[in-house]
Amino acid sequence: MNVNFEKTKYLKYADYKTIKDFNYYQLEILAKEIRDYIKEVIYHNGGHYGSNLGVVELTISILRNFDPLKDKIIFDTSHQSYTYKILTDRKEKFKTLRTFGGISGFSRIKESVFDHYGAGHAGTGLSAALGYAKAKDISNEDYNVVAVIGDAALTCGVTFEAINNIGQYPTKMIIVLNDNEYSISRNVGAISMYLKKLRNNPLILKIEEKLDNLLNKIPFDSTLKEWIRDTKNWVEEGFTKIVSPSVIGVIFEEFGIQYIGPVDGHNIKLLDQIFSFAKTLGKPVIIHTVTQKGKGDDEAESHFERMHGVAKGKVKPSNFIYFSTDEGMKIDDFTKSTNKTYTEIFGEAIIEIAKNDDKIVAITAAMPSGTGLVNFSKNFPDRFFDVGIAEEHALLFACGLALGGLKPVVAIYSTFLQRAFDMLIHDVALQNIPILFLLDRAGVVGEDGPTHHGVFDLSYLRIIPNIEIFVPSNEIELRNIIYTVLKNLSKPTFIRYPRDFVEGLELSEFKEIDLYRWKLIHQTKQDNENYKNKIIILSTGRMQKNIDKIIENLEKENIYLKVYNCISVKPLDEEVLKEVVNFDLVVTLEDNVLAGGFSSSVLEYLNDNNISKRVLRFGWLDQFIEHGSIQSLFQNYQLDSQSITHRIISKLNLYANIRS
Ligand SMILES: Cc1ncc(C[n+]2csc(CCOP(=O)(O)OP(=O)(O)O)c2C)c(N)n1
Repeated sequence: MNVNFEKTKYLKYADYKTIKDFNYYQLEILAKEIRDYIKEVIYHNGGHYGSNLGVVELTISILRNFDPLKDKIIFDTSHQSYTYKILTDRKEKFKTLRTFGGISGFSRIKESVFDHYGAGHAGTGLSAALGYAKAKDISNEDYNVVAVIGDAALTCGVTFEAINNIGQYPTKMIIVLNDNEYSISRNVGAISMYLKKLRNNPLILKIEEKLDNLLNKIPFDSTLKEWIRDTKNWVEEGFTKIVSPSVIGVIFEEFGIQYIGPVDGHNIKLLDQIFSFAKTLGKPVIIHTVTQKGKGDDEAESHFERMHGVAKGKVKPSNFIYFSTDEGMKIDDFTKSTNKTYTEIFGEAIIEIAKNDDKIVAITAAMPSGTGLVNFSKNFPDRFFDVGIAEEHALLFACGLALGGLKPVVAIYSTFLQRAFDMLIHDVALQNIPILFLLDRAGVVGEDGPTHHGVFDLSYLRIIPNIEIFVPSNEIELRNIIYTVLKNLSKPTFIRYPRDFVEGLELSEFKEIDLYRWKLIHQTKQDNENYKNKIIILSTGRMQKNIDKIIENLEKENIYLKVYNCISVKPLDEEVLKEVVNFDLVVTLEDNVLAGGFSSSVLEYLNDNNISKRVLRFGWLDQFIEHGSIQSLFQNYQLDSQSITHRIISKLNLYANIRS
């Protein structure tokens, strides 16, 4: 597949070196062409849309003022690093964004020498930047450290740990606050309100040095110089009053970080001047830029939430056609299912149940739409809490709510719960606090890749005492598990489900079910006595999707099968496990890493009960799983039905050879 940059006016020439010589007129056109390219690629591959459209000028200016090879430019979360990728030697490859083997949707050290830090989870940027800055000081090196952070990532607890530490170890570093007022939904909390106050005030530069000295430091006559002169006038006219902490309280200054802003994040000329000035300051500085999320696309400018991250085909392709039309990048049918998602099924179920139980409250950490809680928040505004990107706090807050007599439901992505591991053990489980956790995006998530795959939860949860873990394999099971758990909620309970469309089954009334018994879903007809082998398959959750094909393939090979759907991963169904003595092979299937996961618990049970059986385990191996469509991952990592069948049969043949 080709990308035709020839049709572009400036993008074809643009990279981090050449853009330094572009004039502002050319840069304006370049910014538009970059936006068009981003739109086109996201149309084909999906991706983070609004955030990337918002930071085009900001990134251009950063690259004009810093050297991305030498200077350490770090993007917090790094979902907004597309322009950076395009201008740092990945222009052509950018068309492969988020595809298997292609460019990642996030920064990755492994992908490029220009990526100085990898991320995907929010709030890691300032700490890493401070680390780089101190390393530079200690090794007597000379480079700039620039951290770009969004207004929502700024609210993460860990960001404030970094700010606290920057105050302790002040060193030269530049923090670029990209304030677009939005997280995925509108940003929430007191810090966001505080930023709003700053945003609505005139450009502020609280200067410790004498203004005249400062003016002399700036070599050229510039917009910045005028702005400082203005500031000088304000000072003379009582500007200090405007910026005095009692009125605005520039908290960053209290932490020893010089504040500059708010600055129009789309004005490359002004940004250039601010960055070249900031470089002359030998201390931590925060430049508060204000940008428009979704800039350049009317729909994205007004529907921030929906357009934060989009699936392929969900945005308008740009009018500028870069891709030759006859090749590749077809829209994948997988994204076109008319069925609901597990997320939607949860979102509807929890409303139905909460109508009859006013103790139920729901909590999200900045993901109301991602976790399916938007309608709940509308139906029960007083029983809904978006705590911002603050997973640790979310859990502790839920503990308090539960101890106060409510039934908290925490809807969270599997990967983001990792943040709160200590709270899981030290607060939730140790105190045996009844909270229901809905772990969305469990298993591989596809194009977002290794920072987002939820493949560790069975392992990190299973080791914790007091808790129970359930894994539905279809929407009816999900509904009934939620219903049953909430009816009897007495301990920390986890329900994990994938980023998938459901089966499309007809939904029935909620039913209380036996959560602890694994369900026999298939048994080979008994009338044929000539089976070569007998296998018991223990399957969990999403792995059921392929089970029919596996059963068909194996029975064709004259293999006797008994197949269980293991809804409860903790506790295990020991009745079923006792049966395994009657089989030649135990096969386990899970969408989790094998290390410490469901299969590990089966092995432990068999070992501890002196049951000697061969177990063939299917799940993710001890490596990070790359990005790519979910199907491509299952195929490339050999967890599709063909590969599973093939491996089972070769294992049986191997055992047969050993026996003979
Ligand atoms: C720890 C963690 N929780 C949740 C998320 C999901 N998430 C991805 S981007 C985002 C919003 C980030 O907002 P902001 O930092 O303001 O950047 P913007 O997208 O507005 O540019 C969230 C909540 C995440 N990446 N990491």
